[in-house]
Parts: sequence; structure tokens; C-alpha cells
Amino acid sequence: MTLRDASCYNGAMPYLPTNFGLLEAAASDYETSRVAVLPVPFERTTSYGKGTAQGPAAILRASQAMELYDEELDGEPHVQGIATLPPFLPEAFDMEEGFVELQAEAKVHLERGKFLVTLGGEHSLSQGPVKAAKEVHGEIGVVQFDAHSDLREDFEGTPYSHASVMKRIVDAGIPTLPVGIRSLSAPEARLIRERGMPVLWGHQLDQAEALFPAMLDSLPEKVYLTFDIDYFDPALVPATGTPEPGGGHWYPTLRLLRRLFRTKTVVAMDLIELAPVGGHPASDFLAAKLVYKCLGYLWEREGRKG
Ligand SMILES: [Mn+2]
Repeated sequence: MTLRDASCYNGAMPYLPTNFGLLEAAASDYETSRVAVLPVPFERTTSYGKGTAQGPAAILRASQAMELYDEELDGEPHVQGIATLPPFLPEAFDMEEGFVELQAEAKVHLERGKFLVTLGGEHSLSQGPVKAAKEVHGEIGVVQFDAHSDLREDFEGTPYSHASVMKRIVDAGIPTLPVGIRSLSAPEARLIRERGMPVLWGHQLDQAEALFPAMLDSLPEKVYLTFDIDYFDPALVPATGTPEPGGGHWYPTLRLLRRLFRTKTVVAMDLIELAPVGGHPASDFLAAKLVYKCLGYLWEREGRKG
């Protein structure tokens, strides 16, 4: 199936962006593509600014104006094949049941050997594809780029909130490496201290390239990358619901990501918490380019096949 055949996305609403990178059928056919992009415009528990439900469409739209040639890699990473799936929303109202549905959907594509890119949506949804990656790939670690530790036991009455997503992942026995953290509660800081969890703090980001490699060593060979766009300095990415001062910059972050893809087997990723702001497209473009840079590093790691 190619997305251009998927009438569910393109039929009734012809102006919705159809696929990542506006790729031709040959480069976006599901059967032959290495990569599957899954838009999940899920938003339920965001607590400050709203709008992450519009994130996937904004990323797809921006990706269609993006050059497919990567000057750093001197190549066109899309030749590995990037298929875009129809948007997925759980049917269940119950959060826990909804994430089980998302986990099952993610598992289908991981079992087909795809590198799955989930586009959110709010951060809580990451627990679905992370648990699917564990089911399919066995022992995995999670690298989390984020301003927030998201380790609360529960938040505003639910254990499935965006503010608890990493606690649910840690509770599933999955080791994590958070990067860029600069906002957390005292109980979350205590949990990190008591369990001796590795953290690359926001205030350490200017030394990140020296610190990151040894911290990566603490994780299993296979890694899931969850990327909360609020990791970045809000001067770069104002379009997110819970911005925090400080944070990552573009080129240093790319160097960390290239190191990650070179030293670990990254099995899937997500990009979440983009909440588009009308009249400010830079955040949307950064998000789209970030996904494509990661797919370029994946392509490089796998021998530039295509
Ligand atoms: Mn965050």
C-alpha cells in the first residue's frame, strides 16, 4: 500500500498533507520502505498550552517543503524508503486501553521490520511504541531528549499523563537516558538519586558531547529514541505547550544524535509535543528536519542502502 492509495487520508480532505517529504510512490511504498511514519494526533492530558493534536500535520506539511538532499551526509536519505501511514487515534476513551491499541499498531510495523517514526501528539503516547519495541526487539533502552523528567507517579488524577510517561517506561523495567532535563519536582529528583539513574541535565548541555558517549554505554545495544521538542531552547522552538528556558541548540544536538545512531542500534523513534503556532513556521520546519536528520543518520549507519 502506498499512502497515495490510502483514501482514508487523502479522499475527503484533499488539502491534508499526504506523506513525509512529498515522496514519489517508489520512495514511499510501504512494502519496500525501511521507514514507516505514523502520525498520532493524540492530545488528552496537556496541562499548560494546547495544540499538540495539530503537530503531526504541521510536521508533514513542513517536510514537504524540505530539501531531500542532506549536505552533511552528501546524499539523499529518502532513498531508503519512507512510507507515511494514515493517522492513528485509539478508539478507547480510557487512556490505558488507548495506549494498548497504539502499542498493537506500532507492533505491526516493527514486526514488519520497519524503523517506526511516531509523530505526536502529547508525550504520554510514547509508552505505546516503546512497549511495542520491547515486545519485538527484546531488551531495549530509551534515550529521552526533553526539558522535563516526566517521572511523576501520577498527575492530575491519572498515571497515564504526559508528566508520568517516563515513570511508566521505567516501571516496565526499561533503562533510560534523559538528556536536557531542566524541570522536575522534588520527588522526581529523589527517585533519580535513589535509583542512581543517569541524567544529562540541561545545565550540562554545553559539555554534552564529552559526557554523552560514556552515558550511552550504560544502555543496552538496542535503543528507542523519544524526542520531546521542548528539549530545544524555546528561542528555537517556541511552538510547544510547556516551554522551559535553556535547552539544546541545533548543531550540537545533531552531533549527539549522529553519535547515538552510530554507537547504538536505534530501533524506533518518536517526535512529540510540537504545538504549532500560526505565523511561526520555524518550529514546524525544525521538527520535520530533525526527523529527516535522524533518518539520515539511520541510513548512514545501515550502509546508505536504497
Ligand atoms: Mn517535555
